[in-house]
Amino acid sequence: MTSYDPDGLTSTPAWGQLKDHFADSGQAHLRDLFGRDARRGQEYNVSALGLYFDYSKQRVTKETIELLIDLAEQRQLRDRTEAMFNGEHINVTEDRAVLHTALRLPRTATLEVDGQDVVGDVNDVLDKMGAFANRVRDGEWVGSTGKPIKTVINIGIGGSDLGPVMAHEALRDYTKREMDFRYVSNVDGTDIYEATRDLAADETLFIVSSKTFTTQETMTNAHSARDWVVSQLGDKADIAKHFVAVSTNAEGVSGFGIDTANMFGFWDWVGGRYSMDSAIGLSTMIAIGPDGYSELLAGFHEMDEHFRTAPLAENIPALMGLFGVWNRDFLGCATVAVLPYEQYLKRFPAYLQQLTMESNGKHVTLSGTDVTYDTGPVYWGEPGTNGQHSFYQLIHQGTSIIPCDFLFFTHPLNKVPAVDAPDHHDLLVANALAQAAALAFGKTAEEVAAEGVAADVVPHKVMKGNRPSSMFVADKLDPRTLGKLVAMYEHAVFTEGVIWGIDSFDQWGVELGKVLAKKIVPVLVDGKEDASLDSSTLTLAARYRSEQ
Ligand code: G6Q
Repeated sequence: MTSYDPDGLTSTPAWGQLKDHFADSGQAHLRDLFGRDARRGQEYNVSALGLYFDYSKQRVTKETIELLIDLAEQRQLRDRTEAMFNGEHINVTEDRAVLHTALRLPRTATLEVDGQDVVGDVNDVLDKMGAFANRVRDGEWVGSTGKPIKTVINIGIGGSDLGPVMAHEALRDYTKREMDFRYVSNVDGTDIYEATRDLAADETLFIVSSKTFTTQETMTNAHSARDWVVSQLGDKADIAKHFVAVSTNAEGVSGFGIDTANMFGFWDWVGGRYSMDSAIGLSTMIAIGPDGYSELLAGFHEMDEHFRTAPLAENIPALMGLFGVWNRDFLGCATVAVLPYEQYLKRFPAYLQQLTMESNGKHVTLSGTDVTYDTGPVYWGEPGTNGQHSFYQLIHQGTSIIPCDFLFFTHPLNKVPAVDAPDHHDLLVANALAQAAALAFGKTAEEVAAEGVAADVVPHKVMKGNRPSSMFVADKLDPRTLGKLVAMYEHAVFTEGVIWGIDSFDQWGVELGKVLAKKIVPVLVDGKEDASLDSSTLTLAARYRSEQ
């Protein structure tokens, strides 16, 4: 077996064949593709694990798919996948294993990495989280004045925030409704002010979630939270009853004043944006209970196994990743819209922004060579149908082609009675189907004119169509399904990263901003002179300072 060459993408035979194929037939219109093949809608899809993935409206043919699968094979996707699952240090720039998949292995599994029994370690933490979550949920864990906890506030940012926020919204229907769950991330004081202003400190529990326990925003918010508890409770304030931590940094946690007995650990092989199913999910577990959390993990694991074992032609995440490469590098699409037709998934696009863009927003390969092709696109989106009344206009008639990921469930979680009116859910799904069809097939000038539209208005009403989309369908949103959906995107991102030869697991661009912010604080606050800063930054800082 030849070793993986991160720089080898453009010299694979499949890459050259895909270029020729695109030149020959890549511009074919979806109207023609459907016209030529009456069974396209029935055949261009995959069903697995209760998910239905319709890719008939991607701009691909059977030949495109065969070539993309050849590309995956020539880029050694299978070997790279095994390397990840087995704990090889595939995050080369940080010299780390990438083992979020180990967080959801069944208890009976075995995996030893760098001499450690990973499954045992993971389950020790899960058991500790479960016991704690039950105590909080059952009112056994009490605050300084002996009252049970009513509100849990997770303080964290980036990977230590977006997953818990998204999961809480997504699984709201399964949460303990007598309790309230809030999330503070921004260093803007308004965030913590608004999260605490109406609360009683003696009924509030803070989870300080930070892998490093040094992140400026999180530590600043944690200190303000501690001050807030002390200011309300005075002498009675027993910090240990109101603060727990999720971190890999025991020293930092105890330095802050949190009892390390109330610290929930994880490991350097869990990247921030891949950590919502580690102890970072403690707020999720308190919200939905340990059993619900086990379901979530089981969903993740099911998708891991599917990705690892299903043939590439029937492998949902692998196909998604391959279509992602096709759309980015051959169709030239710079952005992807994520459009869940499910209100509970309203934070899913924001979650996926970090997962996709922090992972694949890279300009060099694993060997440090500049890439000669485009890598990760911009991800963005809003839940349907709201977006239809704002930005969909550009997707339909703008000059950019924006592939869309649509998603809906066949059963709503809230069946709202409608008397003498169409059912909410029927309308919701009809809208998702209508949008995908309109994007694919558009409307020709002839069709517009046939409706009696004045000749000078016809061009304005033409919709060129040929806008690609995927449609994901599942039965209903529950913890297990959410786990499958998140893992599906994780592995699609991984697939793209392997094809592109980049490190999907580091984030050096994020680090530079963190370092610079630290440098600027003394300039703003104490007027420190720093000749290493540029004249624009110094002028803005002086202006701010003069107004204080
Ligand atoms: C994610 C990133 C980043 C990280 C935050 C918070 O992959 O590494 O978003 O999660 O910067 O870091 P801490 O958890 O260390 O506070």
